[in-house]
Amino acid sequence: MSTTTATASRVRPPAASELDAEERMSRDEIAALQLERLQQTVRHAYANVPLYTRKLDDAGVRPEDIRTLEDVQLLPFTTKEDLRETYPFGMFAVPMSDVARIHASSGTTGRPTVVGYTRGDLERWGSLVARSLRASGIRPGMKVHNAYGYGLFTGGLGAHAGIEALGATVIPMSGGQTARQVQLILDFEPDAILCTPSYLLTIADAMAAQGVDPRSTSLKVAVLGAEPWSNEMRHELEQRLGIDALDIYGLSEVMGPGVGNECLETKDGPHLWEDHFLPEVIDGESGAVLPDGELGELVFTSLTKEAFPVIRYRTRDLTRLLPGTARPGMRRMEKITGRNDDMIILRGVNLFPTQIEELVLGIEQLTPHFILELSKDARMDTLKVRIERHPDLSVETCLSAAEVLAQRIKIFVGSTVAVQLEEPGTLPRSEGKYKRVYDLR
Ligand code: DLL
Repeated sequence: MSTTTATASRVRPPAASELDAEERMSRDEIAALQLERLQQTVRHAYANVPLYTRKLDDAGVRPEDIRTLEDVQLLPFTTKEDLRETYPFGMFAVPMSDVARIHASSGTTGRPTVVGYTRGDLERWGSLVARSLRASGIRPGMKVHNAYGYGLFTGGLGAHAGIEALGATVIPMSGGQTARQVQLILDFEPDAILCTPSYLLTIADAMAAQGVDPRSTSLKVAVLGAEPWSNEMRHELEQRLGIDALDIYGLSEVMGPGVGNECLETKDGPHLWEDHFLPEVIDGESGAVLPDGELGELVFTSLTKEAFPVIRYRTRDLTRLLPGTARPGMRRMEKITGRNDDMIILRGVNLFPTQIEELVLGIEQLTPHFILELSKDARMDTLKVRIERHPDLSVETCLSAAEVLAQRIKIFVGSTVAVQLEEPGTLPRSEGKYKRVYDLR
């Protein structure tokens, strides 16, 4: 997989003197800090959240039983269903008078999950997003165009606070109004943009449609997350916009954006900010903890949260834990391939939308604008890739590229799919988290 940049970076990684003290800690120092904070978190959650009191009692574990970091494995998991059960505020570990802000994740089904923050939580969140942006090459004094949606979603306000905490200038644009986004990028000349990767693609297209060369703007770096995206998509965005594209990870239940972030010098998957979160990877079926390097479901225990501590929260995100590189004291995770929930099971073969994305972007004659449609045909599940043809190429060229795509999906994923060409500009465009899969069964 290619991670090369088309242009030399126009930003630089932070010097060692610019890092937080924790980013310079050794693995042993981080582990010692984690143990102390884990013990404190378990005591706090057990004493103040009835669901945790009950779950720990049921499992026969007391906070004093946590003597080593491995003892986290004695604790029960927390799931999205637990959070739904306690809707809206049942998981809060502090009185409402100490809750400074509430966010909620919409969720595709059922009730939203509601999360809360004390003033201290908000300050730590801001500093972790600031750390993430600094790792991406953003510095105090730069202008940052924030196109994550503002509101109950943690993306907009979470990124906003981080930009301010870093000492950069925030342009609080929020999502949507794409033509206006382009205009303000041209007028305000930001150095950096924050949004979802699929929305940056929409913005780049809108630039081109307005006769603006996407490589000619002031943008030098993009910090992209909130949805899975492949290294091929990184390459595509870096080339089209002449920028560095970095991966920011997070989820509302654990904090919001800034649980981890890639470092500009390595671009090898997000480093997890382990001074505040204890990650594990488990086998999704058995719940067994997997050794570092193995693919499974990511689980987090928060280490410093006051209003909304989480114990072994099952994210449903699939990845593996890897040793730290640019920050050797903290582990990395591999770029997320997908979520348990996004996995398409097609006639016994598991596949993720990012796998199709990788293959699409590997064929020059294809555009990155595609959706996946699942339907039932004569009692068989079928998958159709609907993809826009390239506006500058002949229909024959695009048709043969579509055939190549179908062959590669067969070879690399093992599924037989139909590829259908669509006219340019006819498929839905992203304005935030992109809906790629349509299940018509
Ligand atoms: O998406 C928080 C966020 C905002 C992260 C802005 C990064 C930037 P939720 O809406 O709760 O929170 O959705 C969390 O989004 O469990 C992943 O499945 C997915 N996700 C988030 N970041 C990434 C990423 C925000 N960098 C869910 N790569 C998570 C892949 C991501 N998936």
